[in-house]
Amino acid sequence: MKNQSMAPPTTHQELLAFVKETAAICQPDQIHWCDGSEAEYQALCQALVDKGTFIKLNPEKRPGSYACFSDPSDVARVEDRTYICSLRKEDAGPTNNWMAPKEMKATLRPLMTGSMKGRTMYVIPFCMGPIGSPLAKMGVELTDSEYVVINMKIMTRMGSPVLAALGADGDFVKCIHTVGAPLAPGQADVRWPCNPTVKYIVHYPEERAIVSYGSGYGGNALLGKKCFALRIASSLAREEGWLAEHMLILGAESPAGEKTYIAAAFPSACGKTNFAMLIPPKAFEGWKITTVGDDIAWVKPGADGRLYAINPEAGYFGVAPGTNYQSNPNAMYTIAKNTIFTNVAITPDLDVWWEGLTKEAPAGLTAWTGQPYDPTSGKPAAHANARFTTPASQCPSIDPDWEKPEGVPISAFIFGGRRSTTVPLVYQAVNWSYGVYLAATMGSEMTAAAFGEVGKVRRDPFAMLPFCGYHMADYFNHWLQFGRTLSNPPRIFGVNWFRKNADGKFSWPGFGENMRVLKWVIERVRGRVSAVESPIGWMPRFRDLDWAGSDFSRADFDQIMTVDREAWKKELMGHEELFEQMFDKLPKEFFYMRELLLSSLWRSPERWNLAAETA
Ligand code: O2Y
Ligand code: MN
Repeated sequence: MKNQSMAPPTTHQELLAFVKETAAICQPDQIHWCDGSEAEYQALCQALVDKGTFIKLNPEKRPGSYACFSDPSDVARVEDRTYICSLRKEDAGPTNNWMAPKEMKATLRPLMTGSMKGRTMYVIPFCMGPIGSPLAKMGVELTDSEYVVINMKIMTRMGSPVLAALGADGDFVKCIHTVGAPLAPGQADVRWPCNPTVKYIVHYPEERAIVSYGSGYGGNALLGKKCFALRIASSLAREEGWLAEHMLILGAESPAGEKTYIAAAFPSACGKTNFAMLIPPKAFEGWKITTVGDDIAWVKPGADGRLYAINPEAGYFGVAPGTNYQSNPNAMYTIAKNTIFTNVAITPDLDVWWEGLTKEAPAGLTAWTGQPYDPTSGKPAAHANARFTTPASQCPSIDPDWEKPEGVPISAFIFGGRRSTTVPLVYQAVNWSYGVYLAATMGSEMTAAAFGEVGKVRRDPFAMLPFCGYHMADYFNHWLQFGRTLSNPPRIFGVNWFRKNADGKFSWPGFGENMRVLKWVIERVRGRVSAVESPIGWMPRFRDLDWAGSDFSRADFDQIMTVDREAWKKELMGHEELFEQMFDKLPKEFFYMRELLLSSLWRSPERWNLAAETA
């Protein structure tokens, strides 16, 4: 791709000015306008192989695939370096880092000046959502990273068709990305260029612009994903009356051929991809789960009063460790070819490996650090956040309508955290407002000391805490207001796959068995199955779930469905802690909701249990 400063293939004046101004500041050696072609993709992969960044994997075992190892300083999203630079601090809210746009621009200016020296600046026109869809939005990312171009080709629709759709004056989100590692003349590049000490992931919601400095990794650098499709899009969605959510979208087809679409939000690394690609238990013959998206949903009201959703992405940037033929066969088939692996381990015959792929680590691995793997080191061979970037079109469970321009109709929203106690396996919100409360107060127990005290519940409202581009309480208000406009709103459910028994073991088997819960959800929204009123919402009795082929006992079910008053009193105190942070803008409904919950807990037995529910 050397020396291809081409004539710009567009007459779009705003885009031309954006490219010119950025080039003047970042001073790349050349500019390449991406056409998104296969030839361009192959040439860039080869360029990274030649540079030593990519390792071409064994074409017999992993055709069209490459692996790479990042710099140890650049292995995940950097939340503490992520900023929402709205004009007013109160619009970013207490849960986002904020700096005034002027101040941020002054901070970034010296860093950006000359930041692309010695490198090519790639112009990536990209579309989030199917090109031409009324729900889709376009962006242009300027980047000095070939890795980013390659990954954006998989994760978005990009190149000439997007430029054509932009025309002479189409709207686009301005995205600038630099690895922040300029090269002096003759200076050799490193395997993974980045700035090991300075990183900024910056969003200007009013300008619809993103600037990312210093990282080449995932969500920090592939700006269509978390930065655009969630942070900027959530702010756009609030203004325009729709929702940009951290949700998977799945379709469930019954043996009778009836299709129900569901969107579900879980915090990062809680098995969203597994749920989106679920394979029902054998006894659920004729049921089929199809995948529309594994991470992000853009949701808009249709003319019929229902909600319709698209997956704005075209690929999956999934967590590799733990993925195997038992946990997620569909993901394994998806990544069989044409996939980029980042920070996995490599086998001697040039295939990939990670913890959980097989019971034993194969001999002779190269670890994600690029060094020979020492199995006695006590360290993992693959990084815990190792990723695959893979085309959604290769997924065996892909939904036939996953690219339908108008989206798919959503019948239910499911919200789930990782809780070893307190929260039952499944319950249904009695109405939209309570559903919003349920989602706003969801949380997960911390498993890594990096996030705070292990075991303490970290609230992650709607699984959006790191991804909401504005004040979280305004976001709750937006959801409440949005619900008021819907004549046929989706029903809202809470789930918890992670409750433990008295021995400290997970009670629920999870994975394909989650289909039993999903079937109850589907039948609830279709009005075909009953439920009982618990102190915290509607719940299925044992007999309301389909247990075909299962030996899960009624006693175990009663245990994971118990509502313990003392535990819930503590839970409600935890809600208060979250609310205090954003008190000034918090919806008043939330206070009443909390009171209602408290009084309903006080009116119920100390340990409310389905065992008494025989009818
Ligand atoms: O660490 C990263 O850069 C990736 S984070 C990510 C990637 C795919 C889907 N979800 C997430 C997330 O953090 O929610
Ligand atoms: Mn995610």
